[in-house]
Amino acid sequence: MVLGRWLGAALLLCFLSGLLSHLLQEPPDWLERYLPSRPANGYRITQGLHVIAGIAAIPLLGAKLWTVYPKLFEWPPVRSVAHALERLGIAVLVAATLLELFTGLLNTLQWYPWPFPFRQTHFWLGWTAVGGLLLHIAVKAPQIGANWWRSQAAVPGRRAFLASVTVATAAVTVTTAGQSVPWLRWSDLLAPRRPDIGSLGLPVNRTAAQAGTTVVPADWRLTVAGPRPYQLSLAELQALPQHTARLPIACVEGWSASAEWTGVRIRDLLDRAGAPSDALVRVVSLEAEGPYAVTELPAPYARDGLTLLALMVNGQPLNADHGYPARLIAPNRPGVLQTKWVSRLEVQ
Ligand SMILES: Nc1nc2c(c(=O)[nH]1)N[C@H]1C(S)=C(S)[C@@H](COP(=O)(O)O)O[C@H]1N2
Ligand SMILES: [Mo]
Repeated sequence: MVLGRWLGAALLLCFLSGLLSHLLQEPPDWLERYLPSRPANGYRITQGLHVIAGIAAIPLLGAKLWTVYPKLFEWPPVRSVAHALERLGIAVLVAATLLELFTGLLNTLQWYPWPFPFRQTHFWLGWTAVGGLLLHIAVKAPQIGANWWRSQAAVPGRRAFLASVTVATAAVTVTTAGQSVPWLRWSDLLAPRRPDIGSLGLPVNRTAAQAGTTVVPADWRLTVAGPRPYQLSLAELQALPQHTARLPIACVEGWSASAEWTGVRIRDLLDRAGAPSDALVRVVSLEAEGPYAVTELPAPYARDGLTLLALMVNGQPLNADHGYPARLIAPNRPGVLQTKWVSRLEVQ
């Protein structure tokens, strides 16, 4: 049935884009130095697609379950071992997919009402759901093949049902996709964030008050720890050659927004410390604790001319919420890793 095809396509798109996002955010050690820092908008697009496809899958899944739920009560419940296995497979598939979409949706709302770590759970549920989906497609292959080109029997009400599913899916997509797609901003009515609303033209995910970094010590210095370590005050950083790059903040929660960042190239700072060109860099924030107080910057990002220690955004000095006195901004990098309130760069 046509619903299954659309749902399957949305789930597979979700899975593949999610896998890319996961690898960019948490690469295994061996992959780190091969991560591409281009295209600059890459993560913005894959994570945007991930959230769009996931939201579209919700009404599609609801409709699919609506059309098949009478089978839940079929009699006898089990006809053979093969039939029992098939039903078990479907139970796992449905449970994993429901939980996966539910945790993902709550994540876009920045709501984590559960005791388990979101990312790992979402990652493994994703594998479970896709494993179940592929198994389901394999088991049903003969039927899917036989029905692919055949026009459906004229069941009364079928067209109206499909039309309402299409309208519902289009509606949730169009009213939320504007959080990452600039030309759909006008219709961004239901997404939790408007990417163009916020101080200096940009939303704020975690404020300085939430991170406990409202008071920056008067003697703040950037420390660059490497073979030739040194420190610079804000005035000294401002006196170095400044570069400007237009780069997005693309939050894993689904919103993204481009801004014009101005500051010092990370690679210039590293060269001055005598860092080898393939070195991994740890970026340390003033933030005392928090999952993103320290991040790793693999060499391809550190060497990219677009990667900046930004001091300004959209032509104005950073404010506290956007990371004053200095923040990291790099191309093709998840928003969570664009460290704010930077105090140290450590060459590893
Ligand atoms: N030190 C630190 N940096 C951080 C965060 C944080 O919690 N602590 N949040 C990150 C997240 S999740 C995002 S999406 C971006 C948002 O940047 P903005 O608030 O300037 O838009 O900052 C990132 N940098
Ligand atoms: Mo984020």
